[in-house]
Amino acid sequence: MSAATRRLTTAQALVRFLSAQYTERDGVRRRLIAGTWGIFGHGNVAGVGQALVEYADVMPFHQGRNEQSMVHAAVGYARQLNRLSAQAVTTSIGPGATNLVTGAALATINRLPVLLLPGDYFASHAPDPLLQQLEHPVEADVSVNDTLRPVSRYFDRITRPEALIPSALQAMRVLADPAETGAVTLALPQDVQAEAYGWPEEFFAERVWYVRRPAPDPVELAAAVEAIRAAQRPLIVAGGGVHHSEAEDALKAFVEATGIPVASTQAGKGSLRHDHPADLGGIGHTGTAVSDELARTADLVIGVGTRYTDFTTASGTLFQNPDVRFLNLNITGFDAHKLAARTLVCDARSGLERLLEALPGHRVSEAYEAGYRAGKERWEEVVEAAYRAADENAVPTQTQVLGALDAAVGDDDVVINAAGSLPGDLHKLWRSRSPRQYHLEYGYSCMGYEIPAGIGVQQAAPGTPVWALVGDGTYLMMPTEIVTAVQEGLPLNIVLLQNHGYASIGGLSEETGGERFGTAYRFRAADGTFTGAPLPVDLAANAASLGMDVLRAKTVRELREALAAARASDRPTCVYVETDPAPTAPPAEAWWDVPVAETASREAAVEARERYDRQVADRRRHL
Ligand SMILES: Cc1ncc(C[n+]2csc(CCOP(=O)(O)OP(=O)(O)O)c2C)c(N)n1
Ligand SMILES: [Mg+2]
Repeated sequence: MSAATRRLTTAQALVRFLSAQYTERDGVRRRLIAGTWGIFGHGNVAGVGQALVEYADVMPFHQGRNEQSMVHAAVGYARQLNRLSAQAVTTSIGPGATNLVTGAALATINRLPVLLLPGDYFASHAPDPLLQQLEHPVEADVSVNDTLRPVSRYFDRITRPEALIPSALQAMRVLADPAETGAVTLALPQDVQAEAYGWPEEFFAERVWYVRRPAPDPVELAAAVEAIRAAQRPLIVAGGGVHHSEAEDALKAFVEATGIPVASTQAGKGSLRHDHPADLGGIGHTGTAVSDELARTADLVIGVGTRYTDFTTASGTLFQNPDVRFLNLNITGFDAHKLAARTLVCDARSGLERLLEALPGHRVSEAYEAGYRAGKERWEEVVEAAYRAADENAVPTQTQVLGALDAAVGDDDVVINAAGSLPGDLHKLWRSRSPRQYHLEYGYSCMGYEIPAGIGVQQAAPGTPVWALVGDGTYLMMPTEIVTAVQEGLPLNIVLLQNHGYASIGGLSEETGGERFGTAYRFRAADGTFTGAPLPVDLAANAASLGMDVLRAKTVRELREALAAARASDRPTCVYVETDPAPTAPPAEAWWDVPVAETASREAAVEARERYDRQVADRRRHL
């Protein structure tokens, strides 16, 4: 007798299957795919679209406005839930599908799970060329969806219904795997989506994907313990892996026992509360003076869940102690082996717990501890000075906006940002009060992430006040999901900082001989450059036109009032503030490598190259 089967279309089978997948870690079970974002076109409306209405009771649907921003929303959601729950995104074929690429790259680089379901050409090839189909003259099986391959951690094109079974299982494995997770793509040919098949019943049974916490290998652990015991000036670099693993308490216990201080990357900030005596704040190009000073003199750098980007290592110039060695605790061998480190390939929490057990009574010297505590106090004064506004009736600078926000938020509010001059200011200055408060997407630093990610965070943590911080350039890149926040009744707060263009890249351009070329949003002047008057563009009116409540703050006092009102409101609210460009942010404590023209006729570039040559000479290769 044949086993029981159920006759469904491929799309129906997929939606049914996804609704029965769960993750489990530390005894807590969650939906692996908690909902599906979608924008419909001919490539998915009749297949996946029909399946979503058929099973609307088991698969929540979210309507998006742009495919890229739907992925950002899903990424914000997954990050808020420490990667234990994710969302799917369905798109049409062609432009709907290729709009996913930026979001997919962001997800994969930040190691955050999202399931992408783009439509694809007919598997039968019967009606070729289909509307929006790329006809590759040589490789007939290529479609625009192949652009998703390099940015996906798993990719398949489901060219027959039954091929979905092994692929769907692999897709879930990758999404739930702490070492492999990222964007996962199942491209769905339009005809196959609608085709029926007799699916084995077991395919639809509840399935739990256990999210493992691999313990350290005993030999690696022994070597790590020896390295820590031998170190005089050890420094922990906390990365995003601390949060993903929910290792904050284990980290706190470890540093309280050993006295080893913690500097954090953008993804790792908030691993310790800002007022913990061992928390030194950000590290690297946008780091604090105390972190970077310790990094320059450390003899052992203990990376916990970090990828060591160029911002963290100051492009290879930060770790200057001639005897410095690295010990990397990471869930992937790939990251653990960076900088020729001793490796501890394991889950962050279990690794820190084992290290603590293996180091009874070990503690850094009192002089070392006193030194970094004093450095932390000095940096606190820098933060105060950057936050404080002498005149309540003056236009605020950007760091004074952050000071006002610091005063307005509660411990569990989430502050989101990704690009512009804010990431640097936030990394140096923000006082993180809870593990999930500081939400900086700096793996891809993608302008436009903030608003859709804010929606995802609010879906993951209903009732949590969320602040999407955006510059004017970022706002113009992707304001579209405001409409979604309005539609869903999410009380998302946007703080929109108007400074008439790209302050960040303008500054970088000036430092690197580019003379701020093409970075201001101003009228074209008589000499052809964009140095005329500011443009008569009203972004506050734009936000209001999309359905937000808008509060315009002209002074520090008005800003404080507006932030309080936005936080109290149950409607999506935009606080719009024109900022004073006065430089109140502390300067960079460490370098960042942006190569400068080796030959140039203009003086600015010639001088910039001289500076560059001096700085690049500091680069070390840790081999
Ligand atoms: C999608 C995308 N395009 C380009 C960049 C490069 N980039 C980084 S910051 C920036 C300007 C951001 O302007 P704005 O949001 O106004 O912030 P400000 O620099 O003024 O603080 C640009 C173009 C990017 N990070 N993301
Ligand atoms: Mg700007």
